Amino acid sequence: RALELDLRDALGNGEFEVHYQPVFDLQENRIGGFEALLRWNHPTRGQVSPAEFISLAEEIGLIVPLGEWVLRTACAEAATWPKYIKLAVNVSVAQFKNAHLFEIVTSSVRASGLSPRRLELEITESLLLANNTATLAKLHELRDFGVRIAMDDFGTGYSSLNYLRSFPFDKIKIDQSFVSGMTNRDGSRAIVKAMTAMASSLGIRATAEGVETQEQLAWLRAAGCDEAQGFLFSRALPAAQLPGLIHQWN
Ligand code: G
Ligand code: G
Ligand code: MN
Ligand code: NA
Repeated sequence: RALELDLRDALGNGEFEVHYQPVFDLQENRIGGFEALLRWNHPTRGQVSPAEFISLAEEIGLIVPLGEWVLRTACAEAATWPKYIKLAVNVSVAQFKNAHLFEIVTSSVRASGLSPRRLELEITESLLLANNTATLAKLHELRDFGVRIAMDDFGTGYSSLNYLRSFPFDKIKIDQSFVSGMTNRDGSRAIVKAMTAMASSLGIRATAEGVETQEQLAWLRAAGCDEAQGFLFSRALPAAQLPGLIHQWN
């Protein structure tokens, strides 16, 4: 049976689950937020990675209902966390371009009781390629409602700096390839430093992704990075395990 057929049934069958990876606030020295990461528990294949099914979900039009489910589930969960902890949710291109995105976001936030200021939407540069006014208007509409916008995988795109100038971002998430390169002599350390300084002078936050070692963390602190996320702190965990993790880092 093709993965696509299984994917069409998976939402109705309750096979999806949202896991949460902590984002560590380097200033406060505690967890500042969690990124929602989708998991598919396939009945026979086991856990299937979103890397394998997100693009397929986009192709078959499932990403809109699936993305809505993630938003609703994660907002409801986040409303139970301490108020200083934020929630980040990935929004794919097709989901962002859907005419109902704004309604879906506002209704998920309102139904959960979560303050919109605690919700951050992560978008990728592929959304901005067209650089159209509709995208810009939508980003402003969402920000006016109170949600924050982060640029995911920062630095890997075609025109990262140009997008930073043209679109209203609250945060950049420095791609993990730069973080993993920091302990080599390939210039990654200087690039991360420059990205962090640039974010700071633009008044936006910088989060480093894929932080795996204490050495990387020390370099990130020295560079003045605001937040760090990665296996050094924790992988993404089921909701039930978050209270213990929050307590441990508090
Ligand atoms: O945790 P990781 O292997 O789980 O995630 C792999 C990729 O899938 C990442 O690029 C991540 O942004 C993406 N991803 C994870 N969850 C979601 C989701 O809910 N929506 C979208 N659009 N992408 C997601
Ligand atoms: O949304 P985004 O594309 O940033 O997805 C994050 C991806 O990175 C997920 O697949 C997640 O599981 C993965 N990830 C998170 N922390 C680490 C890490 O420390 N090292 C590596 N190699 N991958 C990570
Ligand atoms: Mn992300
Ligand atoms: Na990323």
